[in-house]
Amino acid sequence: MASMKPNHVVVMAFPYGTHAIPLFNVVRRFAIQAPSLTFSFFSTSKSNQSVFGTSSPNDIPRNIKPYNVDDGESFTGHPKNEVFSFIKSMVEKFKNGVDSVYGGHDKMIKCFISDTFLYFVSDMADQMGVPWVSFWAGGPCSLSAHFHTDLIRLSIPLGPNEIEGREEEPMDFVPGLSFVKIGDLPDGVLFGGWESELAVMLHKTGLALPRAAATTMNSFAELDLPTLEYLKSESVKCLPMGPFTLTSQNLSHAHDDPHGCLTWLDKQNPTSVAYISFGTMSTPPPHELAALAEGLEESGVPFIWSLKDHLVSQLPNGFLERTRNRGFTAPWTPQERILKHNAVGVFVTHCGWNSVMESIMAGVPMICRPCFGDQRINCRLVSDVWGIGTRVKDGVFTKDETMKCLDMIFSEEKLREKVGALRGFAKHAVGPNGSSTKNVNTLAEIVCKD
Ligand code: U2F
Repeated sequence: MASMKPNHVVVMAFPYGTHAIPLFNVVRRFAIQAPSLTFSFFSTSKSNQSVFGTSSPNDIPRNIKPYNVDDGESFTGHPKNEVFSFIKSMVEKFKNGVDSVYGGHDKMIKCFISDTFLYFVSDMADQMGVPWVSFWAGGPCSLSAHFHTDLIRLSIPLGPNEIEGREEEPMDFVPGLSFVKIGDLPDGVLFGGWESELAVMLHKTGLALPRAAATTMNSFAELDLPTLEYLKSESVKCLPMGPFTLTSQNLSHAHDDPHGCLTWLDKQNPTSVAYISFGTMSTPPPHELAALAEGLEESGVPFIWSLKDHLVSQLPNGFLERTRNRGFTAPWTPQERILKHNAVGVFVTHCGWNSVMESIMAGVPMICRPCFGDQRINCRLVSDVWGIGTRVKDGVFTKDETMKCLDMIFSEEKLREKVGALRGFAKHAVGPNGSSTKNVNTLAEIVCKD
């Protein structure tokens, strides 16, 4: 580190869920644009392995260098415990990691980019007098809910876990969130406990937001202008730069198809298949998986299901044999390619933000069964605001409800037209004069410029 010219960008990822890969997509874009800068990418070894270890070297610009931070104890129990334990000591872990590389050389650092969850990066950046660009892995509405946590807690005087009977009350006191109901709020904002590591981290995340030079995300402005405008008026500078499926060439391993899903889809009729996936962290309880299977079987709809091996035993006896001629399961699927396949007509989803964006980009309407976190708000947007999907009644799969939802999506063309229109806006956003393209240029001014 002979030169003192600040030419390093320090990147810090949240190592769980679908957070690190989209952050890598953001960073790769700037790394390609500014080859003279070095981007030091800090995450746990497991997370770095999932980003760097499985992609072809051609996907990774040479000026992005991975560094591992301490993973902490090894966990065999519930994944939630591992996440909570990591959060408890993450400030120290990241600071030690950065210090081990830049200790005594922090004048090399020109900018920090981190997952918005890592609120403490605002302090690190302030101390060095450099900008902090944060990356929000969800959409603007969930960001707004976390930003307004104090206002929400003051305006709805309930103790934690006391919302029973009030789930459908509107959140009309937060501009941009008037369509959201109390029961849609992410866990830990109002209910679900304020003291957990995750709730405390998200609260601090909301408070730190105005200190970011910019907060970017995998979205596009036209999807949610009122929320973005209101956040801007509150000094939260959101610069959505997605959809990433269009703005970045995705990591090659995400497109691999070792189980032959696409070959199977090639044999199906156009717009006939239901694709089912609940993302990387969520699974409805066993009785709902069984009800979903029964509904699929009775409806006669062909389906392709991303179903982890340990969940197969939760399906009804003989289900896979009976549906062999029109059903396909695999423990991991190339989701983006599946959604874009012309045989797929509906996506049964937990409404993880990336899944919602991928469905919009593929023009596929959704059946939503949200599980936790931002998924209920995302579901509300899909069903009530954008009108591109439907929520299973009471948020629970039953055989009849599954059949009803499938029938509704396949018979009402309007949903498909609406999702097609949103797809058009998304394409425009990443075009030459589009809003995401402009936002990328503004971000590049912060991250890449001398
Ligand atoms: C957490 O969400 P998840 O990681 O569960 O879900 P998504 O945001 O929908 O992202 C899942 C990604 O994994 C891919 C899929 C998405 O890009 O294409 N995938 C796949 O390629 N094949 C499969 O068989 C299954 C998935 C969290 F739970 C959510 O609440 C948040 O919204 C989200 C983002 O913060 O992170």
